[in-house]
Formats: sequence, C-alpha cells, structure tokens
Amino acid sequence: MEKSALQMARAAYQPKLPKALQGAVKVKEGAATQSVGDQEEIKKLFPNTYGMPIVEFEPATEANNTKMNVGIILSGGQAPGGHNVITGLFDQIKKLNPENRLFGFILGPGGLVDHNYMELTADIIDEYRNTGGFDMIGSGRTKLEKVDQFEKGLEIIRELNIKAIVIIGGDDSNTNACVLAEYYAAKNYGVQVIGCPKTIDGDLKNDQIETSFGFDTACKTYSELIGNIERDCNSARKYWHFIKVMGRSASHIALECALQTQPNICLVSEEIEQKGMSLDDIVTYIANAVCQRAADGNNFGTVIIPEGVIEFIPAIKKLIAQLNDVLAMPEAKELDRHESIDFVKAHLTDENLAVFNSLPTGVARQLALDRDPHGNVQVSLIETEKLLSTMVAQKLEKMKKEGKYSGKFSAQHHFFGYEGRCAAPSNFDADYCYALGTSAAQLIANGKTGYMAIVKNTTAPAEQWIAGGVPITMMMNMEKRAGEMKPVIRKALVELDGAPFKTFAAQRDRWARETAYVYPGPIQYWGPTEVCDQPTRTLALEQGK
Ligand code: FBP
Repeated sequence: MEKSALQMARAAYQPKLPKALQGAVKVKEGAATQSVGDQEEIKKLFPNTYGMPIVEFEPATEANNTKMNVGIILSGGQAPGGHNVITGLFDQIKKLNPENRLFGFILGPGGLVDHNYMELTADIIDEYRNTGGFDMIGSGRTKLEKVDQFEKGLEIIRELNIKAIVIIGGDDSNTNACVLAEYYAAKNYGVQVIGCPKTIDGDLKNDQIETSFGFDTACKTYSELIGNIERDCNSARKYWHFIKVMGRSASHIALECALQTQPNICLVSEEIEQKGMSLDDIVTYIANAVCQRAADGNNFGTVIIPEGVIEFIPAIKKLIAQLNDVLAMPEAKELDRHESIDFVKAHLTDENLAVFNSLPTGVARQLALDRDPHGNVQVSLIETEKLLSTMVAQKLEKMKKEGKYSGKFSAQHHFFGYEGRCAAPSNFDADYCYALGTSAAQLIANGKTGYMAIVKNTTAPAEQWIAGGVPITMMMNMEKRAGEMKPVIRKALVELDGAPFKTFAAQRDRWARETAYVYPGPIQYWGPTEVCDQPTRTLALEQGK
C-alpha cells in the first residue's frame, strides 16, 4: 500500500490508555441490572444474559494469561477508529498470551456465516494503526438474526478454535450481538460475544456509553468543511448554502456541527417532531430567516439539515410507519418495484395516501421502496437539501409577490456524509477506540458474554478514563420493526432539555440574523492540547464542561 506522509507519521502514534488498562486487570462487579424498558419481555427473551452486573476494570498484580482465539466483525457504516479497536484488541490478546490469534471476518457479519475470514497477523495490524476506514477486513450490513446463520457461524468458530466474537457496530448490530450471545449461551456452546459502540451518528449512547466512536472525528471533519463553506459564503455574499449532514435518525451530528460552526440555521429533527411541524412550517421558518437577512442586505447564509429530518415530520413519520406495515405483508414480498408502489398506494389510509401523493415522486418512491437490511429508510439517498431549497425559493417568490421580500436567493447544495466516515481518527477517537478494543479483550479474558465494551469519564485526560463493560440487555426495550415487536437497543435521540440543544437554542436567533460564523479548521493530530485533544462540544456540554 502506498502511504501518504501523514499516514506514515501517524502510524507511530501510541494511543493513550486508561490507567486501569495499562497492565493486568481485575474485574469489579456492580449490582444486577435491568433493561431500560419492557423488563418482563426482555427478561423472557434473554434468560441467560439478562440482569448481569456492570463491570469495571481495576489494576491488578497478577496477569491473566488466558489462551484464546478471537474473531472480529465490523458491522454497518464505517466510523473513524474501527481499526484502532482491532489493534487494541490484537495488542491485548497477544499481551495476555502470545499464542492467541485474531481472525477478521470479511465484509461484515456475512463473513461469519459464509466462513470468509483472514488471520490478522502483526504485519497486517501494523499497516492499519491509527488509520480511518474499515478496509482492513471490510464491513457489511448483513443482519445476523437467524438460527441457521448462528449455526453456520459456529462451524467456523469451532474450526478456528475461537473463544469469542467481537462485533463492532451500531444499535442494530449490537442488538444482533446480544441475540447471538444469548443463543450461544442457551446452547452452552461456550462461545462469548462482545459488542463495541460504533457509529458516526452518535445515537448509541446512554448512562453507560458516553459516546459512540467515530462521532468525534466525523463531526470535526464536517465542521471543518462547513466552516470553509461559511468563509466562502461570507466572502462572495451571494449564495445560500443548504448543507445536509449524515445521521440517519438522530440530529446529533447536525447539532454538534452547529455548535462548532454557528451557521445561520440548523434544523433539529427531534424539535420538529416535538413541535408537530409540517414540511411547510419548516420551509416558512427558513424563508423568514432568508427574508430577515435580506432586509439587512445579506443575501447569503448557511443552513444545516440533518439527514433524517424527513422521518421526523409527524405526517411523514405516520406515513412511514404504515409503509413499514404494508411492506411487511407477505404479498408485498413477491412484487417488483413498479407493482410495489401500486400495492402500497392501495393499502394506505386516505390521510397517508394524501401525504404520499404530496411528496415529489422521487422522495415518495425512496420512502416506499429503498430500505436497508434492517428495514431503515435510506435517508442518505433522499436529497432533502434540494427539496427544501426548492420549496424555500417557491415560498420567497410568493412573498415577493406579496411585497414581503425583495432580496435575491440563489442556492448551493452539499451533502457531507461519506467523506467523514473514514477520516483518520482524531486523537480522541484513536485513544477511545484503542481503549475499547483493550476492554473487549479483557471482557473476553474474564469470561463475559452479552456485554458491550465501555470507556467512561472521557472528558478527563485518557489516563483517568474508566474502562469496563455493560450488559447489552440493559439498553434494550421492545419496538416495532418490520411489522413485529422486537427487542432492540433504544436509540438515543437529541434531548431537547439537554445542555447541547439548550446551548444551541439560546443562540440561534442571533446566529440567524448576524453572520457569527466560526471556522474550526482541519483536525490536528500534533500540537497544543486545546487544539488536538478537545472532545466534541456535545460530550463536554453533556458532562457539564
Ligand atoms: P451505522 O449506523 O451503521 O454506523 O451507519 C450510519 C450511517 O453513516 C448513517 O449516517 C447513514 O444514513 C448510513 O450509514 C448510510 O448507509 P450506507 O453506508 O449503507 O449508505
């Protein structure tokens, strides 16, 4: 592999580890846990992995030299730092016992089922230290949920003498990790399953998980680009930039980028839902801001749009819920794309049909047809930024005719998504991921299954971070998926009474009127700590910093 100068220099970076993970560890167990909701149902579905205690690692004098081979799977969308979870895991299992071996399953969970794997040896691992991307073994979105998949996986697990599988994934993948852990435990197969909290979306967090890895780097990458656009925007003073940022459901990325760059407008999907806003309400809100700035002679501005906004508009949310039910009907499975649309239309209520018909054809088709293997609408394919700017232009035209607006409106569109998912991890993500991988190895060595590796106290210096594990069942509740109630990890949406949103809300009217842009610049890997080692504003505000 030909390497850039940065890649070569960065390979030498030694991620910082919490004190408790620097040598031998012992486990401190807390009290028994229960799930965040629907306790009785979750307990019934996970009799072998429910109620386990939270564990924390403490320094110990005696090393545990467990002999264990481990399998690793990268699942779902890429997130900066994934390679460091693997290098942390590798280094730790080799430290425990140099004979331990690490196997990577290729292209996601499908690799386990199809027996597609490679051994990750020291020379391969060294190529990927502190790099972005998931290309060491690739990732995929195959849903691990069926008994025959678990049994197929077991064949290769036995062949390679694997003691534990580590699944690096978001809420859906960790839900599946938990189901797999429960299955292997129920069958007494002696195979452990450990999860790791990944997703740039930042929505896999709760009392125990402070942040999912990748959020820090992705937000810093997008914020650099947004800052650059703001500076261009304030130089030419002739465009309104509509910038959609990733984040399938929650608006954490949009909000964090807004806190870092102070745009004129940032939509927050969770607020739109809470206020029951319609598409027209959103368009009016943006158009009014454009109009106000035009009155001050500023015919330019920036709007940040969370990728998932469309799903949070209450009327569209209702429509999607019914589409999910209709698409789950057995007859729907046999149809081609064209027939599906007619089928869907024939089964929608009048109210939902009216909303469906009011959407531009392309958007309606994407809502009805394009789903990922977990049944999620593929919001990254919907061009919300263009939809909104077109509707704002129409509204402004109308306002002009009514004599309420006399400015000029010209729009540019951007989508920041994939370019943030494989950036070289920031110091925070490099350290956090390496610590997560190390924790995962220690959870396995200490016989745990159905746990997610965690690292807490992450706004303090890395030495003071607290590492351990949390039972995955603790984060679960029952939700409707593809027409059926299923146990799933509860997604963390933006809390409207939380410090990040309140900080944004307290300033947004000023940001809308004035030009208060902040230009964060690119991620720095070497230099003053206030430049290189800052956590996200979201994390700092959530922890009262
Ligand atoms: P994960 O939840 O799997 O980490 O993926 C997040 C994400 O980056 C979303 O922000 C985005 O909507 C989606 O992946 C895009 O998926 P794909 O890579 O399949 O196009």
